[in-house]
Amino acid sequence: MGTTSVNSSDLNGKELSAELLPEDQFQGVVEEVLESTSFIDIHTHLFSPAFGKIGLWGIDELLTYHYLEAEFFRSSAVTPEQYWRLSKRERADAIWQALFVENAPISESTRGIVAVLHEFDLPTDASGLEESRAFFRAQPLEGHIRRVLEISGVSSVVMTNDPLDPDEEQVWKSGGQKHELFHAVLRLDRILWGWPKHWQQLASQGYAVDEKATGKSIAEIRRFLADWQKRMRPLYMAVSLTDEFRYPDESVTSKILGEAVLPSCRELGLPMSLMIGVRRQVNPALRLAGDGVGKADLRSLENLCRSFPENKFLVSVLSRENQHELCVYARKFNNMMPFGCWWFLNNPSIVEEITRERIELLGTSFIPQHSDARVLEQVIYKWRNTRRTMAPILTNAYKLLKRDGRGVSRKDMQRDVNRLFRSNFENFTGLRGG
Ligand code: RAT
Ligand code: ZN
Repeated sequence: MGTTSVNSSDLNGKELSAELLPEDQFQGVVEEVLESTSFIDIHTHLFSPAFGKIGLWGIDELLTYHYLEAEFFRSSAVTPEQYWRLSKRERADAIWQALFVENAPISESTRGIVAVLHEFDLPTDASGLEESRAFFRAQPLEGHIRRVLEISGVSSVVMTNDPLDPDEEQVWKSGGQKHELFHAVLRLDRILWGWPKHWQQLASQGYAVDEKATGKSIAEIRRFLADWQKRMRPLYMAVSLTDEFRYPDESVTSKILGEAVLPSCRELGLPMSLMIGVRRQVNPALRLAGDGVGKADLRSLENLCRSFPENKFLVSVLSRENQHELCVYARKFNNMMPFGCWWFLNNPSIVEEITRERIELLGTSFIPQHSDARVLEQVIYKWRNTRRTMAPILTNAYKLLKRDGRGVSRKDMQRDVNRLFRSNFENFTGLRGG
């Protein structure tokens, strides 16, 4: 734990130059290295073709992304109630009209749409969406996925798989998926904080559990997790938690996490991903776009990392105010890996601030970003933006290093980029060749 392999070649195995670079070449070489290195996208909501319609792609899905829906209601007189009565296509048209025709698309999420359209040579300023729709309709999915990941510089993506989602369950129980570009993750929101509403689903599948998780429940939850581990072969287990999350406390969440999930993670050799800080349904009328953010009490994370030293934790926190504490905890606990600038943090100004801080406190021992893409083509703009924001940050770090007396080669830069965007994750999860 907490270590990494040193890679002296690029991903194609070419020997890299150890010659020290002049400072004026730093930026260019950093950009080249970022551009030519394939990243692992460690958390998305994408699905392989085996999942059929659950996997979202194309212009109507891109435009109705909940990040854009939230922005739409600020620039349109349409109410949420009216909006939800529209078809998907009508919603996309309304968002295009309000955010792209009547206003300049300069927010992060709207600019992302422009970048995707431009990448496929589609009009970025048309009055309607006909041409874009025709383009996406004509794409065969498998080839389109490969092309999109190639453009994005991503070697594989990690899905979010909910074993209690009836649509997903069907797929997993009839052969699952074996696509080499998609890895599974066992997502446990419905079990960890949604237990009162979902325990009966486990009961109906033959697991002897009850509402308060008493008696045999803990052993039975562990049996459920082991069965799903066999079925999915996930890289890690995961949950998103509110700003009010506390560990330990008297809640059923604490009990299931501490007595069932973390022991199972240990037994099965899987890290646990904790995404902390969402304030659920601040405005329920907006549905998926209705969640907000709150500062969490990270002492709960401290308690977990200390009480479960044999467990590994991947951790992302949603509030800007929690970022510094997260770095400090990472310095105390090498069984914890900070990752990503999630959701409302995934904007260049904030990514820059957080990433600089992480480098200053943690060197290269963290995972700077994941895409959180829900719609396939989003990986194009999200990873482009990450590389664009990352280049001056790394360049600046190397300049400071040189001015303090140590030179830097292309080989050094490649080793660092591999570690940040690949091997920290590979080593943490045991993934090989992802
Ligand atoms: O970023 C998002 O799309 C959020 O809605 C959440 O899904 C979050 O990423 C999560 O995984 O809970
Ligand atoms: Zn997510």
